[in-house]
Formats: sequence, C-alpha cells, structure tokens
Amino acid sequence: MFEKVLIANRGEVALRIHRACREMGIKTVAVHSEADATAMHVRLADEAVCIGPSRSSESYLNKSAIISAALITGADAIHPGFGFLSEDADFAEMVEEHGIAFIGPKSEQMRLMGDKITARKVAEEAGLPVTPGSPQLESIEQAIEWANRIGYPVIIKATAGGGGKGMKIAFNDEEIKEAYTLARAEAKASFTSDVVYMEKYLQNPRHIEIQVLADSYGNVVHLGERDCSIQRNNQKVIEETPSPALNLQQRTEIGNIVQQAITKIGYTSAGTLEFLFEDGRFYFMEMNTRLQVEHPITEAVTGIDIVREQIRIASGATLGYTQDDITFNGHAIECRINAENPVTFAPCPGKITEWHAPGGLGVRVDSEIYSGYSIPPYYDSMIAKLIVSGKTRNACLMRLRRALEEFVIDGLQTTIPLHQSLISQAEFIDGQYNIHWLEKFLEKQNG
Ligand code: MV4
Repeated sequence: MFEKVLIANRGEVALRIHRACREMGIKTVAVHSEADATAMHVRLADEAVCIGPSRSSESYLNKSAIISAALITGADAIHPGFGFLSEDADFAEMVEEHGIAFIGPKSEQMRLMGDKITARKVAEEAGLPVTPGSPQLESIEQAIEWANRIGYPVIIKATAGGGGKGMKIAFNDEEIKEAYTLARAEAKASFTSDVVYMEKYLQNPRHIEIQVLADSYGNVVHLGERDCSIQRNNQKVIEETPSPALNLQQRTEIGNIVQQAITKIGYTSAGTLEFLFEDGRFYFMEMNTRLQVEHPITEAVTGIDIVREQIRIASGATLGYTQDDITFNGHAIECRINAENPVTFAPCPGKITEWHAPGGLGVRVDSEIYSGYSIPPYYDSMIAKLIVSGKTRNACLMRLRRALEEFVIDGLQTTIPLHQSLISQAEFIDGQYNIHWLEKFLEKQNG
C-alpha cells in the first residue's frame, strides 16, 4: 500500500482525497497555488508544496512542478482528482515514467477512451449500444452522404471534444454545410485535433451514466447509475441515483452489459460510462476515465468509498468483492452549490462571512469552505456539494428541502435558491425531465 499520496487538485475534491488517505493511514502532500495557501486541505495535509502562481496553467496544470513536488516529498502516488490533468494521458505517462503510481487508468486506456471516434469503436466492439454514426468526415459531400444514410437530424462532434463544445446539429442537407464547417473550425480552435464525425441526433434524451470499478486482476463491478440530465450549458446542476426513468430490468441489463464491456476492454480503476437514454434504449456517448464530481451519490446508496477503491486498485490490491456483494439502498440526490448569481449564473467570488452547513442523518456536505474564507476568482465556481440520501425518493426530497433551508452561506450569492426552486417543480418531483428541461425552465422563468 502507498505510504504517501500527492493530491494534484484543489477545492472540495482535494479535501475528499485527503480524507480517504487519512482513513487509510496514508500520508498526504497538498500541492497548491499561491491563491490556495489557506485552503483547508493544505492545512490538514501532512506536507504542502506551493507549485506556482494562482493561474491554473501555471500551477494545477503545471506537470513538471507537480512531478517535482512528488519527487521532493517522496510521494509514491499521485491522485489527480477530476478536471485539470485527471484525463491527460501524457501526464499519467510522465508520472509513471518517474516511478510514481498514477491513481487512475493506464495512459493508453485514457488515450483510447479520450478520443470519441475510437471510444465508440471500442464500445461497439465490446458490446455496448451506440447511436448510428459515421467514420471521420473529410468533406461536406461525405457529410451529406452519411447524414442521408443515418437519417436526419444528425449531430456533428469533434473527436477530441468534450463537454458539448464544438457540437453542431443539422436537420437537412442545407444545414450540413454550416454545421460541418463550424464544427471543424471550433474543433481546430479548441482541441488537439480538428477531426469531426457524425451521429444520429437524439432530440429528448436523458443523460444516464454507469459507475464501474475494475482492478488489475479482471475483477469488475458496476455501482449502478446516476441520472445527470439536470444541466445547463453542459454543466451538471443536480444528479440523482437511482434514475427515476429506469426500472429494475433496464438497470440490471445495462449494468451487466457495462460490466462485460469493461472486462473485455481490460480497463482498470474507477470509470464512468455516459449514455443517452431515449424511448427505453441506451446509447453510449463517452467514457470518463476519472473520478466524477457526482460520485458521492453512488457512495451514499452503495456504501462504497470510491476514492478509497481507486487508491487500493492503483496499489495493486484486488477489489475483494464481486457484483453479488454490491447492494443498492435508498435514493440519493446531489446539488452542486456554486458561488454564482442564481439567476444570471455570473460567478461572484468573495469572502464568506457566515458558513453553516446542514447536518443530520443522510446529509453530507463536501466543501472546503469555512467562515472567513475568501473564494478566489481564478477557478471553477463550485464551492460545495450537498448530498442527501433517504430510503425513498420522496423521503430524500423532503430531507433535501430541509437541508437547503438550513444551509447558511453569507457574504456572496450562491445557487441555493435555484435548487430550492428546482426541487419544488412538478416535473422534477415526478422525475419526468430530460437534458433540455432545466434550460427550458430557466427560459420560461427569466424570459
Ligand atoms: C448527443 C446529444 C444528442 N444526440 N449526441 C453533450 C456533450 C457531450 N456529452 C455530448 N452531448 C450530447 N450528445 C447525440 N447523438 C445531446 C448531447 C447533449 C447533452 C448530453 C448530455 C447532457 C447534456 C447535454 C446537453 C446538450 C447536448
């Protein structure tokens, strides 16, 4: 087992990783930018190393500074968290080349699943359902040919893309020209490759993802699904498990198909397979080869500490349990609390003058915030995650309503009022929402 883990991240996930290490008797090294010198995980870690100025590009994305910190402190593993370098295959390779364990999949797995076209090919060969799609598109003529073969509407995506950037939808041949040209231009500007391809566009899907854990000895389990359809601008806002849209048969079926596929692919560590779900059918969208923000709702219903399992797998341990040992109890919902204006979503960093987190049975708050802490303006605006669980979805909703009322964050605006409004909407209470629901709700509300 590792003796010392370097946490190559910041904010609530850095504290989350520190906690798992602490409970496993593993020493922690916190690397931080100048702006994060006063962060809670920096105070709690066994050692702290300032790796650069506030800008992420000069600190949390600075590969050599992070690896140097690991070498200087004698860390035998690095946990990348999510975002930043967590899916950077070159970084994972550099870490391993320096004799340090990377807590995540092998870099070649990251590369394979990080490219949308190869990920779809691997997924299909491993038995996962995918949307009808095209190979790499080289010309408008070829795009029109494939669109007519697939059937409109179609969506053109960048193979190196992610998070919705560079995607263009076309409903007929006329729209293909602009969609193809814009998608390639945006891909060239935003990603490592301007290669684009096409898929059948699903107009009203849900976003359902499956969590897996796989060790290096061929043991693979799935930890159920998370419904992440409540989102705006490809930023998740509320996530829940189980999905109100799935019945037991669908849940069992997709879980088994995913478990078999991950075994065939030979993937190791924690991973999440994202699907679009429409008219009772799943379509593989992409795979995330990292820990996800919303992992705590899966922990709430399975009782499994996913960060602990990632560390154990990376250290060469076996899972030590099979799918039959995994139980799913109750319901869990996560609200992402952002330091933003709840109507305009404009980020509003600042000083927290009063902080009181809700508590009680089935209430978890993951955050580094404390009274007197100032939110730096350089990073993502998420400052806390409220995870609530209960025996049933209704019990969970009642508890979530109560927890949001208790939450006190003074000194700046947050999205707490938005969550209070969303969870009282009929479509949310009935669980009848898809990926477009929140944006439509906000349009209606804000005009
Ligand atoms: C799609 C789609 C509909 N049909 N692909 C969004 C970002 C990236 N995950 C891919 N995305 C989508 N791909 C097909 N064939 C709709 C989306 C999409 C979306 C997916 C999940 C959650 C929120 C979304 C918001 C806008 C578009």
